[in-house]
Amino acid sequence: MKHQAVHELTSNGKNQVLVQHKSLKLVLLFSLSTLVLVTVFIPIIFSSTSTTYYYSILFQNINSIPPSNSYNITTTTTTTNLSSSSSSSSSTSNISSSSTYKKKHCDIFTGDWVPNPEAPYYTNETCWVIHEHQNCIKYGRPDTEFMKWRWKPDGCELPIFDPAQFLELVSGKSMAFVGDSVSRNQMQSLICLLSRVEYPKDVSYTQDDRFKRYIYTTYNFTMATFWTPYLVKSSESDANRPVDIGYYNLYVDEFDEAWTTQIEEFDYVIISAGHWFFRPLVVYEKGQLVGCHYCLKDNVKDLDLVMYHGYRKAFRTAFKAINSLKNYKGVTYLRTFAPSHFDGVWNRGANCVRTKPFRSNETHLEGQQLEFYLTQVQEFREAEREGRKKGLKFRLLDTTKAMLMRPDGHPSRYGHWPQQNVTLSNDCVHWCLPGPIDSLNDFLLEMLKNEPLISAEEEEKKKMGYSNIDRKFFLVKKY
Ligand SMILES: *[C@@H]1O[C@H](CO)[C@@H](O)[C@H](O)[C@H]1NC(C)=O
Ligand SMILES: *[C@@H]1O[C@H](CO)[C@@H](O)[C@H](O)[C@H]1NC(C)=O
Ligand SMILES: *[C@@H]1O[C@H](CO)[C@@H](O)[C@H](O)[C@H]1NC(C)=O
Ligand SMILES: *[C@@H]1O[C@H](CO)[C@@H](O)[C@H](O)[C@H]1NC(C)=O
Ligand SMILES: *[C@@H]1O[C@H](CO)[C@@H](O)[C@H](O)[C@H]1NC(C)=O
Ligand SMILES: *[C@@H]1O[C@H](CO)[C@@H](O)[C@H](O)[C@H]1NC(C)=O
Ligand SMILES: CC(=O)N[C@H]1CO[C@H](CO)[C@@H](O)[C@@H]1O
Repeated sequence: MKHQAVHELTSNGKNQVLVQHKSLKLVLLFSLSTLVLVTVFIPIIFSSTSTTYYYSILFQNINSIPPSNSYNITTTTTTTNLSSSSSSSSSTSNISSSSTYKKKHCDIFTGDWVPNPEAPYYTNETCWVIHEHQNCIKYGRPDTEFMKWRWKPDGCELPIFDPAQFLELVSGKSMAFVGDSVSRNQMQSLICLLSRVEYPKDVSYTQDDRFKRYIYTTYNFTMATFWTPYLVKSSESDANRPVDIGYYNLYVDEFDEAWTTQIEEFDYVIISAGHWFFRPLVVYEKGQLVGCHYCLKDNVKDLDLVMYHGYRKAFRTAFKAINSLKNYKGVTYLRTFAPSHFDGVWNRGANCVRTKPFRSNETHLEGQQLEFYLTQVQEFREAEREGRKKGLKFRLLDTTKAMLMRPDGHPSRYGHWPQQNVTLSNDCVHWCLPGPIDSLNDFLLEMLKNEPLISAEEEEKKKMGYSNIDRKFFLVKKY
């Protein structure tokens, strides 16, 4: 197991800069903990082959059942007027007979990247919200092919993002991005894609860049971002320790009120998390220390399992927070884990140097990233079942595989000037803008467009008693 995704991610990107001596200590720490983990703990816990076997057994059982995120999508380019069919009381026959939805069974999340000479749809000159560390063209990335692909689902089309259509669809509504800097990366991509129609006005309540709020005045559309890399309450340790690197205390059963108290009014909440869980962590539950990961504390369990447990509980708690909101009526999207692509140990010069996407048969999710993906989808399914009892909607933006196939989309060393007098690790976590993360918003728009249909299908399933078999939907895909 390589610690490929351990990486500095902060709201302003400043902490991406690691001073040399710190990196050295990190190298020592990680080598030591890797050694300990590999030689002592891993064989005791489970081998990755047995995990794969375990999951493939589960998958075989559900092969005949279509994943719940499959639905018939439109192949027309006409603008959809959804307002007439978006009420939850509208009958299924009304929607299925609607001319805007051509019936075609298709999982939009399974497919391949195909060339798209028309892309990109904005540049570093036309969009001013590109975050410095993701402004790859500005920092001299020489190749441009990585911007020129679109996602082609097997058996149907995923339309390219149409900014006017998006803004029509969300007018009078509000959307929150809840997560870390990859979540912010997606939001900035969305702003850039929409910039062909309109730029938003900054109406943030605070000077704190981690909590931004924008409004598209013509459309009365509000977009906000909430910084919560762990989704739950966390605190940074003061580094009063033998190895002076920062670690985080996670209180995995406590809400992070910075966002949980703020999202009730939102119509769409897009939640995601991942990479921060690869950092040194100390996990607390019910006020008790559970264990840690990469912390080298005496007499404390230091295991990958602690990290996985923390990840699971963080999602469980985040979804519980959403399901416990009294007045929340929004649609909750889980944007699944976006894999990183370090070709080695991240802080020992690992990089991501490919300039082309993988084909779907050339790569598959494995190791820690597979574990994260499966964990969050399981917790999502559980939350979806709970939420449904209250009439709350949960939708999976199942983009992990698509992003796994884009090792070419990261800033690598083009997130800064080469001559900067600091040691910067190559960034194989975030995504260049423009770049493959723009496609996440193609998926988002497609999901929004189809929301009335998805809702109707859900209603239909409910009536037919399908809710009893929801548990079989737990593991949707084998990557
Ligand atoms: C959409 O449908 C609603 C209700 O039928 C109607 O009031 C509205 O004008 C339509 N909007 C567009 C853009 O066609
Ligand atoms: C849609 O449903 C409404 C209410 O059930 C009904 O009055 C209307 O005729 C239906 N329209 C179509 C096109 O089926
Ligand atoms: C955009 O990138 C080009 C390099 O292709 C660079 O010369 C220019 O300064 C950049 N502009 C902005 C606004 O970042
Ligand atoms: C704008 O949308 C919000 C809901 O997001 C609504 O409360 C408000 O009344 C709308 N304002 C206008 C001027 O339509
Ligand atoms: C993947 O699929 C493509 C097209 O179907 C094929 O040409 C290629 O040989 C396959 N690659 C591998 C590694 O199986
Ligand atoms: C680069 O950093 C070193 C060590 O901190 C320092 O001695 C040197 O003056 C710096 N060089 C520049 C150009 O800032
Ligand atoms: C749920 C649904 O409407 N499925 C339909 C999707 O399209 C195929 C092929 O046109 C139909 O056979 C399905 O019934």
